[in-house]
Amino acid sequence: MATIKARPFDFNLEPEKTALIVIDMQRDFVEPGGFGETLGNDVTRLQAIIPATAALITGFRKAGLTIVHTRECHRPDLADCPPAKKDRGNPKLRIGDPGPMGRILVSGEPGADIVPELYPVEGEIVIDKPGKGAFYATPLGDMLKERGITQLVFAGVTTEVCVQTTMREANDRGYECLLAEDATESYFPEFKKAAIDMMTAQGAIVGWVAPVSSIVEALS
Ligand code: TIU
Repeated sequence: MATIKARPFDFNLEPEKTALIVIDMQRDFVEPGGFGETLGNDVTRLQAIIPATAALITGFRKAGLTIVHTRECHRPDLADCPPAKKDRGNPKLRIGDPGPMGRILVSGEPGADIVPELYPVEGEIVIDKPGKGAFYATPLGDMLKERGITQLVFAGVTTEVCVQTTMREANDRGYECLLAEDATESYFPEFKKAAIDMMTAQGAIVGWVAPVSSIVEALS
């Protein structure tokens, strides 16, 4: 057991029961021409967390712990993309439309894949998910249960959308959730702050937050 200085109070990490969940570090969210940009966002802010996220992944790899990468994407026939998601708003391109990195948010297309700097290695789990939360319509819950995981460290994008949704899903399933605050980002800085504030308020109602350096130190 290692104690991590976290907010709103210390997090007692049990490394052998811990997995890292890296949410949606896909080219479609981080690079120009993908889904994030079609929604009207400036994607450059998200690129800044790649080095810290890489350091976190390296720490988990060195410790030999479970690493999960998620990708928000849909089947090529879009059977798993509800019209309510596909038809929302007035984006330049919709999910499934051809863009500069292939069809937007479609599995197997270059844009839907993980950025090269954070690419999964042999033995790591990759979960393709049709929703914002990584537990909905995926085998993630069963895979974590099989491995005896009870604590989850979170990184990835965006803080208030897929990261927060997945942390809330995990919290309701009984996991202790710790967010790596410099390995997560939003297109809106004020939303990142608000998401972290609301998750850590009320005595860690959803979970804890700590910097990557403190988490990696606890693993070594
Ligand atoms: N739009 C936005 O902020 N996020 C998403 O659509 N998906 C994820 O957060 N991965």
